[in-house]
Amino acid sequence: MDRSHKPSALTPSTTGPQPSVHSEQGRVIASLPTGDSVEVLLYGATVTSWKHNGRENLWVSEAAKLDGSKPVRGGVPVVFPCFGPPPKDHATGGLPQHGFARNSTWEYLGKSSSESGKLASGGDDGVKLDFGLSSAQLSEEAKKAWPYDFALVYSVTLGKDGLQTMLNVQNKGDKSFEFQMLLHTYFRVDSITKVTINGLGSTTYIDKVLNATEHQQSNPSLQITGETDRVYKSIKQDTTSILQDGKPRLDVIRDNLEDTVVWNPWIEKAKGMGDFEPNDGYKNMVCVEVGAVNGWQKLESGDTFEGGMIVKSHL
Ligand code: TA6
Repeated sequence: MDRSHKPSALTPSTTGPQPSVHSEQGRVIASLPTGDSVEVLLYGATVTSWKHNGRENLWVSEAAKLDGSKPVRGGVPVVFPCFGPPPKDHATGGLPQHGFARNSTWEYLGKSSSESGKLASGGDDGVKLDFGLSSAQLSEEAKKAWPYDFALVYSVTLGKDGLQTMLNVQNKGDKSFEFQMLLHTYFRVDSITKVTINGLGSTTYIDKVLNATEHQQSNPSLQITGETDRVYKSIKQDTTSILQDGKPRLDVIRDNLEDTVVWNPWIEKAKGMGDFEPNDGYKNMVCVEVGAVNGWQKLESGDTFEGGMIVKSHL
C-alpha cells in the first residue's frame, strides 16, 4: 500500500557528538547530545519515556506493570491487529482487547543513524531504534487465535525536534488478512482542565461514552470536562494539537493514518482501573491516539503497510 503522505524521518548528523544507545533489563534507552532521551520496553515495544528539553512528555501510571504481566498503563502501547474488543465474528475475534502487539515481547533489531530526510523542522541529530515481532514470536494462544504469517517492524526515532514512531506491517503468508493499528499514546499534561485539543473540528466521531453513537464535532476545539472516549474518523488535517493554557504544547502528526482516538477516563473510570495510579492521574494525562481503526485494512499476501506518527513538543 502506498503511503499517501510521508512526512520525512529524521536526519541524524554524522559528525560531532553522537547519540548513545544502550539496552538493559528488557529495555532500550537512547539519548542525544542535547540530553533528549527515549526509553522503550521490549515488552510491547512500549515507549515508556520521551524527554525533550528535560521535560517528560509521556504519562505512565505509578501502578503500571512493567514486568510483562499485563500491557503497560501509559507511554505508547502499540495496538495491533485489532482496536478495542474485537468483533466475535471477525478473524481477530479470539484476541484480547487491542490485540497482541502490546503484550508480546519484541526483539530489539538494532539502531541506525543513517535516516534520509529530516523531521519537519530540520532536526539533524537523531537515532532510530528498530523492534521486530513476527508470528513465530507469538504465544501459542495468540497464534491459534490469529493464524496468519506476519512480520512487524516498529521504528522509534528520537530526533532533536521530536519523536517519530512507525509501524511496518508485512503479510508473509499466502493468504490476505485484515488488521487495525493504533498508537495508544498517553501524553502528560499539567492540568487536563486547561487543555484544548485542536485539529478535529468538523470531523465525524464515534462517542463511546454515548453508546458508540456517531456525532460531528462542530467546535474547532475540544475541551476535556469529563470521561471522553471518541474515535474520530477520516480526519482531513494531519496534525492534532494539544494546547495547555491556550499555548501550543504538543503536535501529533499522523503519517498514512486517518483516524485519531481521544481518551480520558476521568474520575470513576480512573478509580476502576487497578493499574491507574494515582487515582487523580486523569488530571495529568490525555490520550491522543493515531491509528487506522475505522473499518479494517486488508493486506494481500506479500504486501506491506506502514503508518505512524511524528510528535513535536513546543516546550
Ligand atoms: O483508546 C481508548 C480505549 O479504547 C478506551 O475505550 C479504554 O478501553 C482504553 O482504550 C484503555 O484500554 P485498556 O485495554 O488499555 O484498558
